[in-house]
This record gives sequence, C-alpha cells and structure tokens, in this order.
Amino acid sequence: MKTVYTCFCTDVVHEGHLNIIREARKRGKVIVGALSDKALIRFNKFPTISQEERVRLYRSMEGVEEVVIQDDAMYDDVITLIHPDYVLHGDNWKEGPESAIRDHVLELLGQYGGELVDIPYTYNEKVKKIDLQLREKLAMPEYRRKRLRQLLQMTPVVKVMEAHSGLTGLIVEKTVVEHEGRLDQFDAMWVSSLCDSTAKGKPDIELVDMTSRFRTIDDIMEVTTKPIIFDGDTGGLTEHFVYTVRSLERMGVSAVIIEDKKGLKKNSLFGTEVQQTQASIEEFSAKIAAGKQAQLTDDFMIIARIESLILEKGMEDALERARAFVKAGADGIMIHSRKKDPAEIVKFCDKFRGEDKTTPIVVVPSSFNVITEEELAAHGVNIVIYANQLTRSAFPAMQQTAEDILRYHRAKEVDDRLMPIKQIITLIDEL
Ligand code: SPV
Ligand code: MG
Repeated sequence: MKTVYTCFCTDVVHEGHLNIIREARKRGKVIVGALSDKALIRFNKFPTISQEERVRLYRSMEGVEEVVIQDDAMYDDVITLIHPDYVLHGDNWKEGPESAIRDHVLELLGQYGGELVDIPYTYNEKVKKIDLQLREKLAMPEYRRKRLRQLLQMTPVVKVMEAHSGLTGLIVEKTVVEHEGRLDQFDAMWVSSLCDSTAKGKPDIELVDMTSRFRTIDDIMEVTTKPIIFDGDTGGLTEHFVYTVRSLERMGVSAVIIEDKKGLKKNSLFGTEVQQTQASIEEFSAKIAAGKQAQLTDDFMIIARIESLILEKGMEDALERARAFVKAGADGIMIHSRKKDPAEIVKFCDKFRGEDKTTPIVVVPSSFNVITEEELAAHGVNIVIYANQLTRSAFPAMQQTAEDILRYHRAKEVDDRLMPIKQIITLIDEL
C-alpha cells in the first residue's frame, strides 16, 4: 500500500479539499498534515479556528486515515518522517512565494523517488464565497482585536510594520516574501503618530487630533484584516484617555501604547535635543490604571512606553518604571532608545526578563537597526515594531520624481522607476 500525503491549512473544508482527498485515495493510504499555527502565520491567512480544531476537522473527512501536525512550512520534518510515495497539493502553489515550498518538496521527494502531484485548483463561486466569509471574519472588530494576544502565544516574536493609509495597510497586509528557504510576512500594523502626522504634513506633537487619527485607523481597517497597535502618544489627559481606550476597543484595535511623557510631546528620536518632560511614576501609573478600568473586553492591551533611556535618566529609572507600570495594570512594556548600539536595550530586556518572565516587551529598532528579530527575541522581546520605514522609503522616491519632472520638463526620464499603470489599477482588489 502506497502512502499519500497532503498538507492543509484551511479552516473550512470545501470542494477543492474534497477533490484532493478523492485524488489521494486513488493512490493509497491518505495522511493529512495540519499545518501548525506557528508555521501557517508566516505566510498564510490567520486561522479562525484553533490548531486542534483543524486536526479534528481533517480527521472527520472521509478517506483520511491519519492526521499529523506539520510544524515546518518547507515539509522537511514530515517528509523525513513519513517518506510518502506521493505528495498532493493544489496547483495554485506553482506561483508566488509558495512556489519556493513546492520547489523544496520536489527536491526532497527526488532524493528517494517520491512523486509530486499538482491537483488543478478548484476555484468557483462557492469557494470564492468561503474565502470572502473567512476574510470578513478576520476583519471584524471582535476577531481582529484579540489577535495580538493570540499572536503572542503563537510566535516567538510578533513583527509589526507601520501603516498610515489604506495603501500602506495593504502593503503590510499582503506582502509575503521567500528568502533563504523561509517564507515571511508581517503579523500586525503600527499606526505611528510620526507617520500619521507626517502623511498630513504636520509635526509629531499630538497636533493631529484623535478624530483624525481614528479616521486613519478606519481607512486601514476597511482594506485589511491584520491587527493594529495604535501609537497613543502620551494618552493625553487621563480624563480623555479613558474615552480613547473605549473607542479603540470598539473599533477592534488590539493595543494602545502610551508613553510616560507630559506637556508638549516631541518625537523621541529628538531625545534630549528638545525640551521634553517625563511624567512621574504616580501620574502615569494612574493613567494606565484608569485606562484598564475603562476597557470592556479582556482582549485589548494597554502597553506602557518608558522614555527613561531616551531622556537619559538611566537604566534603574527605566526598570523602576517598568515594575510600577506593570503593577498599575500595563499589559506590556515598550522600552525605547535612540542609540545605534542596541546594548542598552538588550541590557534592559535581560534585567526586566530576569524579574518578570511574562509581561510582553515591545521594542522599536529604528536607531538600533543592526540587531535582528531573532536576537531581540533571545533577550525576551515579544513585539518588534518597524515604526516608520514605509514612510521613509516612499518620501525620497516621491521627491526624486518631483525634482526630475521639473528638471526635464516631461515624465519620460522617471518612467522606468514607476509602477506600470496597468499594475496600479489592479493593485486594489475589487469586490
Ligand atoms: C512613532 O512611530 O510615532 C513612534 C516611535 O512613536 S518613534 O518615532 O521612534 O518615537
Ligand atoms: Mg509616536
């Protein structure tokens, strides 16, 4: 009896999957792999049911003899273990980043004479409808909001990219890359005060009001499903912050990060070059506690951002604040630095983790950009935010184009650098 292996990561079984099982049964004993959450979230849609529920779902399919967990997107583990005579998969993986998986599977099978069978992908109105329903489920506030907490359980480091518009949201939502045999995508979006303000041509001093910031969130939410971490600046007056928490929660935002500064807030990357005042531990703790008191769900997170290293108040001050803010109810700590050398961040993380094993640590490696996500995770970091890189890459490109058109009195010279018209009109999905 031959062995046939197929890997699923779906939450809903439709005709396409039944067809694969039918084809598999013709060839031998059918073993289905359930792709683990950890592997799945690196390149696929976020699961709407648990890994265990997926295993049960696949087990209930007629003709499936065994279900195993596949914890490795590239199939190495399962193929070594099972040595299937056949691997079956929908032929949609011949294109895009997933083709790297297919190439790798072919190589693995080639080593012992196994065979890959690409099954024509089933795409019809019914399948399309199921896709849409799953997407809707992911986009709804009650599902989106809890997703950051879910991600913290699923992955050693949650990767977050800034978004400040529908378009940048789409880039964070859809970009998947294959590099050195690994697929990757961002887990969540950061609605940065710096980038939101910059996009509006305004300074990052809490000038863009909350109504406008909420509008940005809504633009992003309209076209994406990934969770959102909102840069809440100082949180404003405590009396106002409690309303902000309620609004963000209702919208389906997963977390707000507020920083322990008061008065006129300036961007942290100015450091001590500008006048900035840190709030006292007592005042800021009271703001956190009031926010936690106001929130209605268990999903939402209030993360306290500590500016002690930015304002050169020392490591001990940063740690003392971290302890106090956790005690006040903070669901996570963000520690910031504007040094190029990650040493002070690493030192803080090691010390904080030494005494607190669970509170998530968030970092924004804009200045200390040499350290990798993996290295940060090894020091206990749970969330890495790329806070401004999309804005900073778009701006010089747009400025160069404007200058060159002025220089040459026509657009021909810049055309090679531009996205083709055909591509831009198909960039946005139509319903
Ligand atoms: C932002 O992105 O607005 C931030 C991070 O608050 S930083 O600009 O580094 O202060
Ligand atoms: Mg900010």
